[in-house]
Amino acid sequence: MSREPLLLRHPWTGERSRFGLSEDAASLAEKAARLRAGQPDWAARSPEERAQALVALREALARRREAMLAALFADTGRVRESALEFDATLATLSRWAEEAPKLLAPPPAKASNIPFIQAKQRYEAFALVGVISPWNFPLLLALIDAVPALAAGSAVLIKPSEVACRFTAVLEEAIAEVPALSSVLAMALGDGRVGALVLEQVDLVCFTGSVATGRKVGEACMRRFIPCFLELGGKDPALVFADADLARAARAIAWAGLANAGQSCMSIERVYVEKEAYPAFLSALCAEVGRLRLNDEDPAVGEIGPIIAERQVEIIRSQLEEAYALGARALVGGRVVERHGGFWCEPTVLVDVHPGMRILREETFGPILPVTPFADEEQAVALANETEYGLSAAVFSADPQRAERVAGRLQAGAVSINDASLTSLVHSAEKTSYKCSGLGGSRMGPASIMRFLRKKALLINPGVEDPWWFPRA
Ligand code: TXE
Repeated sequence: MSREPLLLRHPWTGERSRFGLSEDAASLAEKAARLRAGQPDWAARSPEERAQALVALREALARRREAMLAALFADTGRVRESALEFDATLATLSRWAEEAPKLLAPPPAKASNIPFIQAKQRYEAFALVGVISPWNFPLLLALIDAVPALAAGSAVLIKPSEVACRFTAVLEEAIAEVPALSSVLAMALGDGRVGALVLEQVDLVCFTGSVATGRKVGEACMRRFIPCFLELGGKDPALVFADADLARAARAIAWAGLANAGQSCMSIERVYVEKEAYPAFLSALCAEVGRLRLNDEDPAVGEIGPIIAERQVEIIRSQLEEAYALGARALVGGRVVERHGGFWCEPTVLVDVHPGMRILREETFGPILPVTPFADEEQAVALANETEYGLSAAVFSADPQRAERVAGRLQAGAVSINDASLTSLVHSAEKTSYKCSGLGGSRMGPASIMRFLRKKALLINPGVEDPWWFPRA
């Protein structure tokens, strides 16, 4: 493998252009060594000093808003979501700068279970954290784990997706303006082969992406006995009971399933509706989805952006074709269309679907809502749990007790009640995925930063004369 420019495709125009240089084994090892050399000084700073550096990075990024939005447009072909993604990234930096110093204070020394032995708990950051990120929110998902890792005192090497990495040029400029950070935060461009090399260099891995790659990453980390945190795909269900406010539910589900053209791990990808409410809900949902427009004429106008990754086009197309062949019908939308070199999936409502179809089993990552009626609570829970995924879910009901009871039975790390995909907005609540949607401690909430700390115990005998039971000389 040699160092070569990446060939990137613009999702809105289909144009291809060269960008940057991918790493090879030698250049990557050099980068990792440089970060390792910088990490002890970084870790020796106080949490407050590290927080100041994160605030400085936030400011350096905020000054580059236009350049970053242009890069994100070239990476993803969307405008509105890129602005939201950028603002969410700035908020991530502010939040960790504020919270980390409080969370990192070591607990006071205390007596252990052996009354005369004192136990002091120390935290030591893993020296070098590797972050491997996907293309759907390229900036946010490159930094979502990197920021708490830095706040904890680790150095971080980010391997962004080879599909969408133009944003790194702007991010690198911003990092260069913060000298304290530039020796402990770097990016490594390249495809999965470079990702695999990263796994050989780092002490801990945070991976966001597909289940198939996540499995390879997990296996490689286990071989080296290094911790890995996997944030993988989802096939999130929404359950709508007949007593719910159907108009609100339809609006929430349209948003949660179709924002970012469905290219989000916590998109709603399956909708189950109590049969009494099925016709009314369907007509409300079709009205909501029917109003949404592609942004193919003017990127700033319209709610549905292009399919970002070229290889995703075939996945979406083939899932739709198989569903039609097995009897599904599109009440709204239903096609993947090509416009001036880009590909868009029409916002779609599908009915007459069944679990034999890939579109109900596999992650679609498109703006498609398959809707199925259910008879009662038992069946609703069974249908929702009939999946290899367990990322998040949503329940709509006017009865709060029922909503919480059902949420408790769903195999999902987070359940939104009378709303959907709230995990995209609420970062303070901890969650762990079920089944193939992930592995490891919560990325959200205060527990997130603890993932980057080794816990070291200092066990102190204050000089008790002779606590040992062996005979004395
Ligand atoms: O992900 P991959 P892709 C889903 C979505 C999509 C599928 C594939 O359903 O259809 O994943 O997307 C790096 N060792 N999600 O192909 O392949 C790779 O270079 C180490 C869900 O983009 O998992 C990239 O940086 N790294 C997801 C990252 O892994 C390797 C968001 C993700 O790539 C590697 C995006 C290897 N052997 C897609 N091989 C979500 N849940 O948020 C690849 N990579």
